[in-house]
Amino acid sequence: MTLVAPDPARPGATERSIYEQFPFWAAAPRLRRSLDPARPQVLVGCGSSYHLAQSVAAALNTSGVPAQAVPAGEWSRRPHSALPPGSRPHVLALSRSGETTETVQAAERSQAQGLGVTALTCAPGSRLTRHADRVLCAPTHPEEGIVMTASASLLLLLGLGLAGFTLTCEHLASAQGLLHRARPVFEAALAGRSHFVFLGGGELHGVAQEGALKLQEMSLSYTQAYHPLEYRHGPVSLVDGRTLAVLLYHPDTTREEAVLAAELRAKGAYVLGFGGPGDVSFALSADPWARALTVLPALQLLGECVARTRGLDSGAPRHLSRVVTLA
Ligand code: F1P
Repeated sequence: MTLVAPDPARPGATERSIYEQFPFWAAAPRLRRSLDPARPQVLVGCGSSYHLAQSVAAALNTSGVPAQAVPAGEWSRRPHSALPPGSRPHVLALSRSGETTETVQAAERSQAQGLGVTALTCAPGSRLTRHADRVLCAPTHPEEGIVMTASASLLLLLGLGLAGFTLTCEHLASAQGLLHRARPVFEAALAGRSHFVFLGGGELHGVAQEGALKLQEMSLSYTQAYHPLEYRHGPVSLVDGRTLAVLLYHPDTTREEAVLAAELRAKGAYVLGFGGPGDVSFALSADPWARALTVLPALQLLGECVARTRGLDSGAPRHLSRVVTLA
């Protein structure tokens, strides 16, 4: 892990991939709702791709398509811990690289069982695409490194597209505007904060998990992610003056999540309210799908800001590689 004194005037490749991701959103294929509501969907991926699969699965369920997200390593080894024997789901495999061993195995073994497989990837011609009946591909920012930034947003966008989401200019403007509004807030909020909690429910839960993983990868910080109402059931014991809580409000539960935000603030946490009250509150779309997508770049930037305060190069995260392949 290289300790560098980042040049605040000159953003690094990771930061460029965050700020410059929006043309890649616009260039992503526009999908139409095309999944059979009568066929359950299993969404598989690893790391960030698994967390995005969680948010896409929640969106699919609310759209009437039964879906669940399963880590690719679980689906490829223990499919019946997710669905009973004899189930005939369609498999959606999410992978930026298309080379992650568990995800390729999940697709390959699903096809061997006669299941249909759709690959959502940023890598045309990758191994995953050779084990899929359909490939949905969105190329990512060329400077994106080990940590998934633009590609995470793109895989979420592709998945939401299958649920019927259509990207608009307003979504792009909202995500970019949030990114620029959030930066000075993040830099002011981080002083003395070393415990990072991400809270989100429904379609926002996978994004909360991804925000926690991103910050952990980029800044070597201990992070937690929970459904908001779960947080009181034990994990809240860690809250004190070192806590920064990122609350991704769901439009359906804003009122009770605001109660939680007030409780966390009373215990010493600094609360960033995305879509609802906090020490700082950011207005977001009332559509949970649009909210999940448009908040993601800001969460990527938060990880970058914490890495910078710690003098860490987010482009060279400790122990990580761009692709995890198993022997
Ligand atoms: C999955 C993944 C990433 C992680 C790191 C290692 O990659 O676990 O989520 O950030 O880059 O690989 P992929 O299957 O989406 O290519």
